[in-house]
Amino acid sequence: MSEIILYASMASRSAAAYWMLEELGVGYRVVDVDLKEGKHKRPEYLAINPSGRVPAISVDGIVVSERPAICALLADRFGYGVLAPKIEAPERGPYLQWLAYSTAVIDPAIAVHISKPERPLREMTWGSAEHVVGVLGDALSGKTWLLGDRFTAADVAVGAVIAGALYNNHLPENVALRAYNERIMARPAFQRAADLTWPPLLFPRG
Ligand SMILES: N[C@@H](CCC(=O)N[C@@H](CS)C(=O)NCC(=O)O)C(=O)O
Repeated sequence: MSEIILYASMASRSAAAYWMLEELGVGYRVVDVDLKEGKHKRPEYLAINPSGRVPAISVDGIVVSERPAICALLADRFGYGVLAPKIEAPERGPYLQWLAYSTAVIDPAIAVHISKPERPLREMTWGSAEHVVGVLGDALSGKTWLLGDRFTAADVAVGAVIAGALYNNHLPENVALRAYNERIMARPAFQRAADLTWPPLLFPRG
């Protein structure tokens, strides 16, 4: 039987992870990461989630944060073909789309909608650009790609955003991130995509 640990705080977005676990009917243990007590910023929790946010889960030692990733991992592991459409199923496409949409699009849209001068956007669900750059820089330190030596779709998803942002000077400088971006841009497939999307004749390289 798998060992599932849910890192959660009361009155928080941890609800999504609880909900997923309950839908699956799997057993799990909860570790309280009380936000009010600041447990989410302590080193022992930052080792679980460097973003210092809840929820996070550990499934047999595989640690994952970010709600769509938590839902995807749990569904693939414990509800494949039921709560997760199989890879070959046509529904897998929109399924992945809506997973990503949940926090990549809906969350920021809500945050902008409700933002007030006294509560700047940097304090919402994604953290400041400085913090994100720090997390990514640490994650890439000593590694070629996000998962180590192996290039994956995660590098395409993250690398595409990073490349555009650094090109436009929309992120603070970070040595590891800049080096990662160089490796991203050196990939022939990236260059082919860049040439197709931003033809050099129309968009001269700087
Ligand atoms: N992008 C994260 C957001 C998680 C998040 O922002 N959680 C809040 C609790 S509702 C948190 O941990 N906040 C801690 C903080 O703001 O420092 C996700 O979707 O899982």
